Amino acid sequence: MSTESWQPQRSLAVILIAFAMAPLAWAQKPPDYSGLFRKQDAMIPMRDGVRLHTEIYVPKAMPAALPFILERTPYGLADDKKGFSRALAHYDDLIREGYIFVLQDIRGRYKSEGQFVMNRPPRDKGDPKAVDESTDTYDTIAWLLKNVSHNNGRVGMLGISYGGWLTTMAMLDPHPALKAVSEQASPEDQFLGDDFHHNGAFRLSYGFEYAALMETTHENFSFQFDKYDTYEWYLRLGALSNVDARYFHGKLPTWDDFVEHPNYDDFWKKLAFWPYLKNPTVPDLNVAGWWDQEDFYGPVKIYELLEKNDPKHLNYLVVGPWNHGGWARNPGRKLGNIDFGSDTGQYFRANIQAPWFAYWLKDKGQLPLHEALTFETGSNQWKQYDSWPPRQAVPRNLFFGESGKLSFEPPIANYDASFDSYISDPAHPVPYRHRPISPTYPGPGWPTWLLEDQRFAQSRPDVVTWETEALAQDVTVAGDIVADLFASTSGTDSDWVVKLIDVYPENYLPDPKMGGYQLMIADEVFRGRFRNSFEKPEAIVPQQVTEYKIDLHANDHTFLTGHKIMVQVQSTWFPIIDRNPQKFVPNIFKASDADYQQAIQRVYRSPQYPSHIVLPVIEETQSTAGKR
Ligand code: PG9
Repeated sequence: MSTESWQPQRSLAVILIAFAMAPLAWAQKPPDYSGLFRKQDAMIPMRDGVRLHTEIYVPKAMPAALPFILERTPYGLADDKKGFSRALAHYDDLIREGYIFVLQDIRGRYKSEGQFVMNRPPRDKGDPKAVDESTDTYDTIAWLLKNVSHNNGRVGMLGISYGGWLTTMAMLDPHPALKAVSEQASPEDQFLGDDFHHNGAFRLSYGFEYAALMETTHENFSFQFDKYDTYEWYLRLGALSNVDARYFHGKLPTWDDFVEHPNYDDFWKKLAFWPYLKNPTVPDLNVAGWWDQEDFYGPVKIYELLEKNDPKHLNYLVVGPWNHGGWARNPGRKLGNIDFGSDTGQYFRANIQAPWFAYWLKDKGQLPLHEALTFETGSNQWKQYDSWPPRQAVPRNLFFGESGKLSFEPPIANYDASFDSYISDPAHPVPYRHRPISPTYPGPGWPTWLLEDQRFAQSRPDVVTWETEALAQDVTVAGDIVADLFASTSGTDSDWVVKLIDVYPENYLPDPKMGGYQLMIADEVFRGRFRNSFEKPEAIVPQQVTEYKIDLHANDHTFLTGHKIMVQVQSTWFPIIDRNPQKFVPNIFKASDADYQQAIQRVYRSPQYPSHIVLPVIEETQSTAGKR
């Protein structure tokens, strides 16, 4: 089918997309739940008369009144042949504990009435008729308490990603019966750090494919690419202005919003949680994965926002070695090529999530964590912290040096040159993962791309690399990592991508195939036009050295003895990030193909401009409050 005449198409890929979506665990064959539950379908009326399709699963054996576990989703409930939702497969440990499960299609999706709005912003509280996802949750809970017998009057809610965002929304004006929530991989800010942009740089392949997925019809649809390698497809697409001209024709509201809101304006601020989330109203277990390819920024930020004002200690954090939603399915021992030595997902579900809900909803047992529980990768052990980021971490600067050296020693004068340089060419952007780059959904590459061996990028002339000697002792970092980059460009706009990498020893005895593997630990992109303000982009002065402080986010990782620490810097990361034209234009979504130009990039490493990474190092003697 020609992409020039693209039409939405339901296909096998659509069904497979659903398998890849985080909120539904269809990877393994679901068990037969008909022996365990009585199922009731309901159309629950909201305050504005719109009815939401809801499935209620009441255990056949009910020794006592039970709390509800509520999950709301835009992705459909995926009933099996007997009409039992496959989403139940997430909940083995909660099912064993005993709950009434409630699954609901949100407004405008699948069997629910009304209109879907992407990340519908919180309502205007001056308007008594206004609705949002918070009122829909409230109305659902009120109905459940009245209409489902043998409930104990308490509700717990959880969800992943869009479901996590819906869970966070429920916290804004919670129904009094909502007694515990777990937001898992919820986006917090779609311009600064989650699905659609990072630091203002547009997440092209994700934004394009997700808008098509959600807004082509009221059920999931996958965009039909006419090439398996989407790197080539997006490159051939050219300037972003070609998207509407060739494919979407102004019919996808989310794409239109991308085009009309290229800066951090009120549209994006209204969708973010920071203006609303002032304190935890309900106990909240925030859950994130170190290699979450979609929403890592969100759950950590939500934890931070709530933590500012948490006198009753209702706010908790768990971060494990997972990709997007990986904690809800799979044993969690391996991700991509990396082995974490134990079943981390299973551990979380059985030993953290299930007891945490039982404590709040059934007054049972003890809380399974004090404050923050993180899985320290590299050393592969769970760590308990009484604060996050850990107070005992000490910032240490890792400086870029001459001849590709990276070291804790600051640069000294008299280098033969004080910078490293490369040409960034939008016509030949650096692929963000190995080609061929299969479509985001159904994959298979998307869920594990952050763990791919970065040697493919290191060998490119438009990627500059610095590396330490083999470490003489373990270096553990726990907390926030920041890149402090001094850089210049010959253009008037530029992207800067920084990747922090753990390089395995060449002679890696536990698994010789992993010898020299370059595992990305932290990474981020920054769009140069936003260096002074996300609201008001400004052209870069060509050749002027400019400082960029780029947040590489939270981490808990040990670079083991014998490994090396590496940093790579590049200016394209395609097609997950759209190409920066490298020439300042008012709105990149409206740039023309002719606006894209090559630029000569310099990354400085002199005493005056000492580019470095700030690592939160846990000194051996101060080692964490860590208990396994
Ligand atoms: N990352 C997906 C998403 C959440 C919220 C908005 C847009 C996308 C998801 O997995 O649900």
